[in-house]
Amino acid sequence: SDMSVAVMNAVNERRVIPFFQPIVAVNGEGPGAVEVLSRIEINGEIMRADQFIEVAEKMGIIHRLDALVIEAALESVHRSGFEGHVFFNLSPRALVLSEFIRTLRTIVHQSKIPPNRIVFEITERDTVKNLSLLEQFFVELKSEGFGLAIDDFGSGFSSFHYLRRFPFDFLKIEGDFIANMLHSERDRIFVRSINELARALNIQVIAEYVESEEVLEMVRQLGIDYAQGYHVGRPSQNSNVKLGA
Ligand code: G
Ligand code: G
Ligand code: G
Ligand code: MN
Ligand code: NA
Repeated sequence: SDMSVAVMNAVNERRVIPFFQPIVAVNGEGPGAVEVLSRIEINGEIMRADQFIEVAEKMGIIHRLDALVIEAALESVHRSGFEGHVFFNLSPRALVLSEFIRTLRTIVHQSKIPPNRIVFEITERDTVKNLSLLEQFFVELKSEGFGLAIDDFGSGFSSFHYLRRFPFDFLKIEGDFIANMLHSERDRIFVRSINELARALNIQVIAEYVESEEVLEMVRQLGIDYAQGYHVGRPSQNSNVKLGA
């Protein structure tokens, strides 16, 4: 398809663009963090990741795309002087490739950003067949000093299984729960319980899809550590969220 050709060209020509969305501590302390979201430009238009990540996965080039965006994002973070954590989405398809961990290590060594400022997000939305291979990868990442986050928590069928089995440092609550919280008592109960569970496990919590001041206030009242969403900041090419857009 047209999209396949466009994605292939963008990867071959190293034209994958990192966008950065701010993640802030709800108490306002510290430098905060950014989540990196890939974009590619097609005919002058910026395409969002949900329009091409699946295509890249099907074509077997997602590991190349992920590596490119990590390299470009770390370079941008170094230049901008941003001092917080940098979160990257990784596709399970890339993780099960044995050379991918070496690629990551090389990219990070060559950047000026230490592994303890880098967090890899794995969404529980994707089904993973080989959990022991994934576990092996996670153990290696942790031993290199990288952080691990479970993304879209609550959206899949095996939330508890993932949480029991893998050593996550951060838990990102599925945005739909957060967006619905103001109007849905049930969603509020889920969010409160997920936060309590994570706290008891010493895992830091991020609320996604914080789209209004009212939701941010509720997130604060629930004692959640971090917030992300359009009300906090939109994805942009600026990697230093402390300096504004
Ligand atoms: O930015 P957007 O809302 O379009 O992102 C859609 C989805 O694509 C999200 O689930 C996000 O996790 C994923 N995504 C964004 N950037 C990357 C990337 O660089 N690599 C991978 N594997 N997934 C990404
Ligand atoms: O699956 P993941 O959480 O990585 O997806 C991130 C995607 O969610 C990004 O593409 C980003 O554009 C989108 N996003 C970020 N903040 C908000 C928000 O407040 N509301 C909605 N609807 N989408 C958001
Ligand atoms: O940036 P602006 O205020 O023009 O955005 C208008 C609408 O476009 C927002 O309310 C939001 O729903 C959507 N939007 C803006 N940026 C993003 C983005 O990065 N990802 C997604 N999924 N939607 C966005
Ligand atoms: Mn994510
Ligand atoms: Na998410």
